Amino acid sequence: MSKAIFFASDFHLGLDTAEQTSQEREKKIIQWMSSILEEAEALYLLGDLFDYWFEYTAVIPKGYVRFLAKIAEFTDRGIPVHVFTGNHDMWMFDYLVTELGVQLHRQPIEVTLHHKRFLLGHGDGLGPGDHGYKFIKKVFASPINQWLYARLHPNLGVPLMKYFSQQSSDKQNDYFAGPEKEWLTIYAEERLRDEHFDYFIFGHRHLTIDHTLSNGRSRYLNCGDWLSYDSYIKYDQTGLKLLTYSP
Ligand SMILES: [Mn+2]
Repeated sequence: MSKAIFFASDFHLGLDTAEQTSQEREKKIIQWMSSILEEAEALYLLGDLFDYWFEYTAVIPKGYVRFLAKIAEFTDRGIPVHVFTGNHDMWMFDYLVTELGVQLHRQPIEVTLHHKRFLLGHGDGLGPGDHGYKFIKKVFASPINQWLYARLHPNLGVPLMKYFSQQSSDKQNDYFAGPEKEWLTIYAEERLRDEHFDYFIFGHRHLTIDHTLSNGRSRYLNCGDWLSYDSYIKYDQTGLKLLTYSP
């Protein structure tokens, strides 16, 4: 393959931090997307693209037009864009699918890319522990709850979603806690007992990780985020690399 497949996650658009506004982050992400456009064979965005999101039948949250347009630039050229829902933006429905032509995934997927087996997902709620979150995820994933929420006027519903989002912290330790403590490492090891995967790629952890699993050849990589790392993963004929974008 002469082209490359790219993976990134956790843009958290809509979140202003002390260091950086959402619009500054959006600009940087768009520059990165432009820089890979010619080379990209496919783009996988592994969740939490938006810090909060709620999609009504006829209304979406304001903003992000440049980012959305950049996604359209990929799909209009026939470059597949896969968007995974994360714990911050699980209430995405069909807008990105119908308007931008992305492929939306609500669950981890298993794919073969250039003869290697990949398991891809946002990574929330996988592995042991985190029972509180797993419960909340069920509540939020229920169609009746989503229908009820959609009855709220957007002037209330969207700010309330922003509030909920701020209550949901993704951060565990800001260092790799060791293979026996990291949920996603444990999850990957468990999956490997039943079937072979070459690569597990997740987001959610807000930490760049490239960890060789106990079989000595499969790897678990984490995309990191664009709050602290500006990181992404590139897969080409030389293999899989965790990289940092600098303009
Ligand atoms: Mn996140």
